[in-house]
Amino acid sequence: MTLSSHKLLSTIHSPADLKKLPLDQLPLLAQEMREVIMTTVGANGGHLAPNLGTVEICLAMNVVFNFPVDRLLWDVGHQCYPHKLLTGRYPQFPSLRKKGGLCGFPDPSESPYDLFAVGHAGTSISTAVGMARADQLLHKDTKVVALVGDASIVNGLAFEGLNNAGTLKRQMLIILNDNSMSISEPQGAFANYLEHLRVTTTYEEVKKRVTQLLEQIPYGQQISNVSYHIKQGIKNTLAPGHIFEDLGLKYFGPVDGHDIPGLIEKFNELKDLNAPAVLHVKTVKGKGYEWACDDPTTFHSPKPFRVEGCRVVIEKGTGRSWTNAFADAIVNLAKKNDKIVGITAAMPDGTGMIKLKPLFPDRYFDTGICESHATAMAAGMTKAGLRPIVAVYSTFLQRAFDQIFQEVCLQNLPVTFCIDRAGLVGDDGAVHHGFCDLTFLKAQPGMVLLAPSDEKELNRALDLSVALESPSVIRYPRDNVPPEPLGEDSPWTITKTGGKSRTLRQGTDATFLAYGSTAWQALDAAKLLENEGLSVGVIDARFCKPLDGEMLKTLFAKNGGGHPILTVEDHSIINGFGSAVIEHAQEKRYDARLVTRLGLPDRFIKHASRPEQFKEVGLDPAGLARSARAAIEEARAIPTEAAPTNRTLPQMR
Ligand SMILES: Cc1ncc(C[n+]2csc(CCOP(=O)(O)OP(=O)(O)O)c2C)c(N)n1
Repeated sequence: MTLSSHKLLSTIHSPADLKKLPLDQLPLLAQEMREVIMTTVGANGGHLAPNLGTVEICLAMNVVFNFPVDRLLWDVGHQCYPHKLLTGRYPQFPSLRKKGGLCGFPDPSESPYDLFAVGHAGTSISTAVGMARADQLLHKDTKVVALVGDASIVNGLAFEGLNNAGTLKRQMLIILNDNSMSISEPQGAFANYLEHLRVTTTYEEVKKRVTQLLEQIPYGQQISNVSYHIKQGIKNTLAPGHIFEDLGLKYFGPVDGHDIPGLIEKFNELKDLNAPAVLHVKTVKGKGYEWACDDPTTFHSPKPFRVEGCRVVIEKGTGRSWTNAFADAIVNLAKKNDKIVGITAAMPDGTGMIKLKPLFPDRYFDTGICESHATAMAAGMTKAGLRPIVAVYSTFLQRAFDQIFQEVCLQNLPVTFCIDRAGLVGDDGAVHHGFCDLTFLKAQPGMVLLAPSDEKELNRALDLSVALESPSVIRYPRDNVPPEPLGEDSPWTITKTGGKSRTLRQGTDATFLAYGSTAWQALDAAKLLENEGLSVGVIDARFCKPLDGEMLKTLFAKNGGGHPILTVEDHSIINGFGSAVIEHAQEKRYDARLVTRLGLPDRFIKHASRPEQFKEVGLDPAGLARSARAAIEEARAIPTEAAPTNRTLPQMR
C-alpha cells in the first residue's frame, strides 16, 4: 500500500478537510478507507469486519459533529479505525498495533479525538452520560455521541447507563450500530428484540401511520389526543416493544448505516434534539468484501492474511495454543463427567469453549457479553449440583469480581474459572492485558489458584480443580504450550502444607520460582546462565494459593539461608505470585530479602508483539538471566557475617 494511492484520503488531515469535500465524493472516500483498513489489517492483523461496517457512520459523524469539541465515546472501540483515518492518523496507519505505532483501540495519548482508552464492552453510554452532565453543568455547548454495538448494549453496564441516560435533560445521541452479530452469534432475548426492530418499518413511520389510522376513526382526532393508551397499544402492536422509549430515550430508526446522505441528514436532525435519543443504524459487518461479510466471525479480528483472487489465506500460527489445549481438555473432562458444563461470555471461539457445543449442546452456555451474569449463573448451577467451568479472558473476568466474591467464594462453591489471555496479550495492548487477576483473586478466602506450565499440566490442573470442594482458577497465557512437557509428570495435590510444586531443574547459585507458563522462559534463562558457569534451578510453583509451604521452607534454608530466589510471573509484581511468596516468608519469619520479584512493572504496557513486551519488561530468557546474575552477584558481595541468613527469627507467639 502506498499512501499516495489514496487520492482523497491523503487530503484529509482532519475532519475540517472532510467537511469541505462534496457529498458525491464521499462514496469514493469510503472505498479508499476500506482499502486501507483491509490492507493494513491484512499485514498487521487486527479488527477487520467491525471496522468495514462503520466506515459510513464515521464519515457522516465527522461531517456533522464538531469533534473533538463535541464528544464521541466508543464502546469497546475495536471499530474506530475509520475514525482514526479521518482524524489525522492516515499517514501512521500502517503502524497499527505495532510497537510504537497506532493503537488498535481509541487512545487519548495518540489523539485528542480519542477521549477514553477503551477495549471493554458496555462503557460508552455511562461515560457519555457523565460528559453530557459535566458539559451541561460547566456551561459548555457540546454535543455528545456514544457509539455502541448490538451485542455490547446487552451488557449490564450498558443497561445501567441507558437507565440513567433517560433522565438527562439535554442532547445526547446513542448510535446503536446493529450488525446483528457479536464476535459470534449474538445471544439472548435482546438480540431477538433488535432483530425484530430491524425488520419492522421505521418507528417514525409507524407513529405517523398510527396517528393517521386514529384520525380515520370517527372522532379519531380527539381519541388520538386523549387516549394515549389506545395509541400506545396500537403502536406497540405495529412496532412492538420500544424499550428505549420506555426508558425515557427517544428512539429513531432503523436506518441504513451505509447510506451516507441519509446518515448525514439524520445526524443533522438529531444533533439539535434537546433530549437523549437512540438512533438505530443497520450495518453489515464486513461491508465491502464479500468474504468478510460471509464469515464475520473469522474476520472479526483475524491474524495477518493475504487475498488471492477470491480466496483469503489467513496466516496460520505455528505451534499449539493454550486455548486449543484447553478446548481439548474440557471436551475430555466433559466426556468423563456428566456434571461438567461449559460457560462462556461471548467468547466461544476465543476461549475454545465452542468445541464443547456440538458434542454437548445442552451443557454449553454462551451468555453474551455478560461476565457478571455468567459467574453468578455458574454459582447457581453449582449450588444445584452441576460442575461449571467458566472460560473467560483474564481482562474480562474483572467485570465479575463482585460475583466471584459474593456468589462464589462467600458460598464456597466449587466453580472452576479457566482464564485465558492471563498476562501480556501482545498487539491488543493495554486494554486487554490480564495483568491483575491474582491481585483480586488471591484475597478471596477459600480460593485455589493454579497455573500449569505445559499441556499435560493443564489437564492435571483441570482434573484437580473439578475434584475440589472450593472455587478455583486456572490461568494460562495468550501463547503456545511448550511442544514437550517441561518436566517429570507428578500428581497435582494439595496437602496440609500447601499445593505441591515440582522441581524442573536443580541449581546451587539461585532458583527461579516460576508461576505457570513462565517456567518455560525460566528454563531457557537457566540454560543461558549454565553457559556462563552459573547453576540456577527452576521450580514450577503450580500453586499461588495455597503455596507449597514445604518447598518454600527448603528453598529459604538453602545455602545456609543465602540462596537468591527469583519469582517469575506473567502478572503485575504488585500483589501477584511473588508478593504471595514474600507474605509467606514474612509470616514464617524467613528472610524475605532473598526474594527478587520478576513480573510486570507498575505501569500500563502498550501494544507490541508479546515477545517484544516480554523483552521490554525483562521477562524474556535474556532478561531473566540478567536479573539472576544481578541477584547472585549481590548475594556474593555481601560479607558472610552480614549475608542474609535463614535465621528463622524467633516466633512472635
Ligand atoms: C466486557 C467485554 N467482554 C468481552 C469482550 C470481547 N469482545 C470484543 S468485541 C465483542 C463483540 C462486540 O459486538 P458488538 O458490540 O455488536 O460490535 P461488532 O463487533 O459486532 O461491531 C466482544 C465480545 C469485550 N471487549 N469486553
